[in-house]
Amino acid sequence: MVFLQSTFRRLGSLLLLLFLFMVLLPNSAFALDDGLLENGDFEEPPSGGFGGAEEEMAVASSIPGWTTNGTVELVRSGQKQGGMILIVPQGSHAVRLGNEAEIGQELMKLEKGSTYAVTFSAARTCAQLESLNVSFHESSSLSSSATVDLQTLYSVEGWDAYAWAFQAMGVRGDTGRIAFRNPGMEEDPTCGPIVDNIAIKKLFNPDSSSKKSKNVVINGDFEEGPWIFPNESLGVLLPTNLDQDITSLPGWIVESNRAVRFVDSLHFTVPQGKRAVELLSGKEGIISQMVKTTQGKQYNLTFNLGTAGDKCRGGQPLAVMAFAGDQAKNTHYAPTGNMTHQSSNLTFTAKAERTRVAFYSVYYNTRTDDKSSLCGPVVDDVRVMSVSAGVFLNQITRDYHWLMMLLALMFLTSFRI
Ligand SMILES: [Ca+2]
Ligand SMILES: [Ca+2]
Repeated sequence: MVFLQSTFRRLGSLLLLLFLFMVLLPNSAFALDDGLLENGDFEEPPSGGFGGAEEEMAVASSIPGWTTNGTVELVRSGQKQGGMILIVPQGSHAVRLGNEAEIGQELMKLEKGSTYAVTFSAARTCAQLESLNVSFHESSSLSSSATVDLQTLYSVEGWDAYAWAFQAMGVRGDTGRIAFRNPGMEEDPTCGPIVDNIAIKKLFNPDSSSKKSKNVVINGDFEEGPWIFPNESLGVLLPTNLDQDITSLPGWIVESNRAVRFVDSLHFTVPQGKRAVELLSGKEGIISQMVKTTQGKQYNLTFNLGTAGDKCRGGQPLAVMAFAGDQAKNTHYAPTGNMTHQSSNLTFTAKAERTRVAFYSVYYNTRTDDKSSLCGPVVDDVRVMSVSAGVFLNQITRDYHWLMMLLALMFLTSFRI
């Protein structure tokens, strides 16, 4: 009996220790870290080394961290092909995907139900239509994917960073596979997109914080979004996600064919906090959100409109078209003094339980220095607040005031009688 009691006591102590160990261990030990994927920049040399030949081609299966399918090459910065120098977005190396070629990586420690944003840099090698398919797989049948069009070059550097998001459903426990594939079949097999700098970030839904402030816009300050490398100065393009439930910019939909740019305060001028959205391509770049409203109630949409500080001024002015329900307003950027942003507002009466709030750039702007990089006005700090509540309270106070006067009058009159 005594022996049993002591055994149970020891077991109890052991369980307690185990529990404390689990609680005290940093969360990161159980979760996938944000940032660069394993050899996500392709700078880790393959087992045989990178080689030094002018036309180098690494053995596809030897790229550390990645599995490959089809013709996958490691390309070097400055490498020539025909008369063209291949573009490597970051560092000295990147991969090129040949016809229907694919690279993939197993992701571990994914959190069931969580949304992950994937940031990657891509460049095209030939003038033909080139695109890149990015997908997430948890089983052979279940996957989500998107094809990013690389035809439009947004920056003069010859490459752009893009973001895409997926949700981990936990079908295969905490693991899944991410893949990048060239869906094209070109006559010239040396064509095909170049991919580099692949990072991941677990997104949180900033829904709860908005309840306290009575602002019904989710992530209206754009502080939550995909990973931006601190040393990458081009921002991150957010391609259309109209037909997807999952977004790399929580709360928001890019509902146009063209992308908008997610910018950070390290490389751009941002009206509020550390992140904002730069609208590109005029009416072809639209961001929107369906916000919760009460039918018949009056609301005020306010937002900041500014310059990204990327030499976008000059030539065409900067202007934003804002929509809230059936109301629309065109605001031209005309800051006072040294301000780099200004506020604008739009009042509307909700016609339904959900109201669409949307923004696009009125003009098609390009940078004044290179005359080809797409740029535009920056939008930040979007809020939709009910004004009816305030009006209603004022009304009550006013009514109450009259009621008090009336009661006082009746009281005095009753004395006279
Ligand atoms: Ca690289
Ligand atoms: Ca912001």
